[in-house]
Amino acid sequence: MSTHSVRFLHASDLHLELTLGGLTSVPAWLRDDFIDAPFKAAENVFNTAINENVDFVILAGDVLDIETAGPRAIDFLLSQFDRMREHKVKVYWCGGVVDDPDLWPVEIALPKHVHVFPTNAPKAFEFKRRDRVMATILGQSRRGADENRLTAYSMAAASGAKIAVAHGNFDKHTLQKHPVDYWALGGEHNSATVYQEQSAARYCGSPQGFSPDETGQHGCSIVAIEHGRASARDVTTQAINWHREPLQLAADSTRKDLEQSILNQSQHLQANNRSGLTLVTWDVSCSGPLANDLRNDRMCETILASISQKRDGRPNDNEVVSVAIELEPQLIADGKFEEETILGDFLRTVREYEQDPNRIFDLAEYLPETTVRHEVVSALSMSSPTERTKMLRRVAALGMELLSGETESLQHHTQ
Ligand SMILES: [Mn+2]
Repeated sequence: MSTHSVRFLHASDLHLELTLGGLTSVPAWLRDDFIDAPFKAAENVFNTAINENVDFVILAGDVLDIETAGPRAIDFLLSQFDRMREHKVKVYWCGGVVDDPDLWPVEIALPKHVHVFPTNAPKAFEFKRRDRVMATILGQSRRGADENRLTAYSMAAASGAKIAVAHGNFDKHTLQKHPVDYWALGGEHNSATVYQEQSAARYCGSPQGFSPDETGQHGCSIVAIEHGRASARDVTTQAINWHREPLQLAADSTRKDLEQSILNQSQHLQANNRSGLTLVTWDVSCSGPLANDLRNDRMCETILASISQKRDGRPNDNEVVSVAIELEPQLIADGKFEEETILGDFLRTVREYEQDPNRIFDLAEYLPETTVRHEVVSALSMSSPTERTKMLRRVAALGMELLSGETESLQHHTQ
C-alpha cells in the first residue's frame, strides 16, 4: 500500500473562448456579465488552488480554443499561470477537443512550471517533494476530434500516487483496467462521478455553466490521495447560476395568467436565492391557444420584456432574472400515431427518428447557399442526445398543431 499523500485541484472545460449563450436574445444590461462570467469563474478556480494550498493543478482539457480565443483569453491564462508560479503550484495540462497543444502559438512560450501532455503518446510527469516521488501524473492530449482510447496508458511501473488525465467519454469498465488511484477526466460540463471506491474516476465539470441547460452548481474539485485512497470535494466557482423552473398552467390560461405566475414564482425564487445572479428559464406546460402563442419566439420575447422592468444598470448580486420561456412539448395520445392521415404519417416518421438515436438527419442539406452558412450549420448541429430528443418532441408538437386541423390564428387569443 502506498504511503504517499498529495492534494491537488482538478479543473476542466474552462472554455475561455466562450461567452454565455443559448438565448434568443441577451438583454443589453446583461451582456458584460455574459462576456465576463467564464473569466470570473476561471479566476475563482485559480483562487481556490491558492486558498487550498494544493500541490498542483490538473487541467483536463478545453481550457480555451486557441484558434478562436482572443488576446484577452490568452493574456488571462498566462497571468493565472504566473500566479501559480508565485505560489509554487505546478500545472499539468491535458488538451481536449478545442485546445490541441500543437496549435499553441510557438512565439508564446508557456512557463516551465506548466507541463503539457503531448498528443502523439501518453507521457508521465513525476511530482516530487524533497526529492521523493509523491505522485505520477500520466496523460495524453487529444488531437481535436480524435478520441483517446487509453490503450497506450500504462501505470504499472509508476511510483507514488497514480493519477491519470484524459478528455473524452469513458466508461467505468475501460478506466478500471488501469491501476490508477484517480482519473481526472474532462469533457463533461456537468460534474459526474464514474466510480468512487478506494480509487475514483470523476468529471469535475466546467467552472461555469454556459447555457440554459447547464444548470446547477459548477466548479472544480479538490482531490486528496492518502494511503492509496482517493477522495474529492467540489468547490463552486460559477459567476452566474442557470436555473430551470417548471410552470403548470390550466388549459384555458391566458398570457396575463402566465405573466402573473412568472411574477409570483420569481418572487419566491428571489426570496430563497443564495446562488448569486440567477438566470431562469421557465418550462411552461400548457395547451390551447396560449401554447400556440408560446411556440412563437417573438411572443416569448414580448412576455419577457413586459415582466422585466426597464433598466440599464448591472444586475444585483443575488438577483433572479427571467431570460427564457420554453414550451414543454405535450404528450401525444397513442391513437394519433395510428391515424391513417398525413398527421399520422408525420408522427410515425418523427417517432422512428426518436427511437433510433443513430439515425442521422442532416438539416444542413435544406439550407440555401449563404455567406453565413458555416455559422448556421453549427447552430443546427445537435451536440447531445437530450437536445436531439427535445427537438424531435417539438417537431411532433408543431406537426400536431399544423396538421390536426385545429389550429387557431396565432394572434387570435393574444391580449
Ligand atoms: Mn468542453
